[in-house]
Amino acid sequence: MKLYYMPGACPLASQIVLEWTGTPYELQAVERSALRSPEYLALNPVGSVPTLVDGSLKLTQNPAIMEYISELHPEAGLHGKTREQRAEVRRWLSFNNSDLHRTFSLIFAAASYSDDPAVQNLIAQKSTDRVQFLFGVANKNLEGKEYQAGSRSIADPYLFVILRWAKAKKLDLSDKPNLEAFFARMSADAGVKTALKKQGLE
Ligand SMILES: N[C@@H](CCC(=O)N[C@@H](CS)C(=O)NCC(=O)O)C(=O)O
Repeated sequence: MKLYYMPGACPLASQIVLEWTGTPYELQAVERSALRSPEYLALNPVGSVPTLVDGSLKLTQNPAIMEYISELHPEAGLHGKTREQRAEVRRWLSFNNSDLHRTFSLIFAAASYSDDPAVQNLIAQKSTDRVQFLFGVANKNLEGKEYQAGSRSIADPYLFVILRWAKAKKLDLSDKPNLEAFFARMSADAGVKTALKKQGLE
């Protein structure tokens, strides 16, 4: 199994699931400039990471990759035992991917939406406000819980990766103690540490 990634980007979430399930895998770094190459687009038609190649399967989209790995290893218990628990896992996975990640991307990529620096600043500021609102939702959900869906699941590595970006961008999370505690918990996890080390990030 081979995971295509860029260091620190969202494929880290899928890689943590590979570590948590004990799946043997190979990492393949992709240069940003190679994302739109015909060779890479043949693997991932959107030209983004992650891509997971497992035999003849070329799988894209982080949530699909994480569910796939989790289904190969039900014994790891990363996707909930009951229908209700599985629904909770999907709910937070969708929240992380479609709400948080999508909005955070606007902070990183404001320059792709306008050439005007004032507009770029406005996009970044409005997106930061929205990300902080969404972090507030995640913080509230984590009240009295160690993990987003109650027990550890495939949703958690995604939130961890986005919190790493928030730290890099120096977003103030001081009013979100449950998120800070979650970040510390995940940072201390052996599988998370191994995944970071394999990407050259510590
Ligand atoms: N919906 C996609 C999002 C993937 C995505 O946005 N990947 C980013 C890295 S975190 C990327 O490849 N960005 C490079 C680009 O779009 O040019 C998924 O869940 O896999």
